[in-house]
Amino acid sequence: MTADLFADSPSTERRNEPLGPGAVVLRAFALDEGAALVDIIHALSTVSPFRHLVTPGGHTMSVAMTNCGKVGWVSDRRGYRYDAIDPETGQPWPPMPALFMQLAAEAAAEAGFDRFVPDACLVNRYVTGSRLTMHQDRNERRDSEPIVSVSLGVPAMFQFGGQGKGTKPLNVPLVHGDVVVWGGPSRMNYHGVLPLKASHHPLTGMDRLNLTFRTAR
Ligand code: MD3
Ligand code: FE
Repeated sequence: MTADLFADSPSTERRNEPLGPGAVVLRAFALDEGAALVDIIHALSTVSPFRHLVTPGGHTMSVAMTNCGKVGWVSDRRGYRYDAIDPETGQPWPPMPALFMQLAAEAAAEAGFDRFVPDACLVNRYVTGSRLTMHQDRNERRDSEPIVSVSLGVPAMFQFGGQGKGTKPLNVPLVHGDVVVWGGPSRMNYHGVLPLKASHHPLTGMDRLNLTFRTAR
C-alpha cells in the first residue's frame, strides 16, 4: 500500500467546488492578488480601524471588523445594520478599492452571477481562538444578490449549514486565496467559523483576514 501524498490537491491550484445550489468555492481564485489585498486592508485599517463590535445581546465579538464601500455593517446594543458612517471615526467608510470591486465581480461572474456591484465590504480579522457562531446574513435588503467572500492568511474551518438551525453543518476548510460565492437558495443558509487554530502565514502572521462583499442597499 502506497500512501497517497496527493489526495489533497495543492492549495495553489484553481478549481471550482460546488457546495450546494448557488454556492461554490473558487479555490485559489485570489491567490495572485493576495499580497496586494493584505496591503490594502492594512491601509484601510489606518483610516477605519479594526474594532470588536458588541452584539445586541451585549457580547463583544472575538472577530475584529472594519468596512469599506458606500455602507458598512455595524452592531451595537441597538441592533445590526448597515451605515454610511463609521461610528468609531464619525466619517464615511473608506471607498471600495478598485481591485476589491474587480475581484468580487469576477468571482461572482465565475459562479454565474453577472454584474455584481457590491456597495459594502466587511473586513473580518481573526486571531487564534476567534470564531463566528452559526448565524444567517439577513441585514441586506436584496437577497437576490450573492455574497462573495475572500479568505486570506491563516486557514479556517468554515461551517456551512442549512436553511434552518437544525441541519448538521458541512465543514469546509478555507485557505489563503480561496473565494466563495453564496447565492441563490444558499444565500440565507446558516453558517459560522470554528475557533481559529494557531498557525502562521507569511503575509498575515497569526491572523486570518476575510473580505465579504455584499449588496446591502
Ligand atoms: C454562507 N463571515 O461576516 S464568509 C460574516 O469567514 C461571515 O469571516 C465568515 O459569515 C468569515 O457574516 C464567512 C462566508 C459567508 C458569508 C455569507 C454567507 C458565507 C455565507 C451567507 C450565506 C451562506
Ligand atoms: Fe455571515
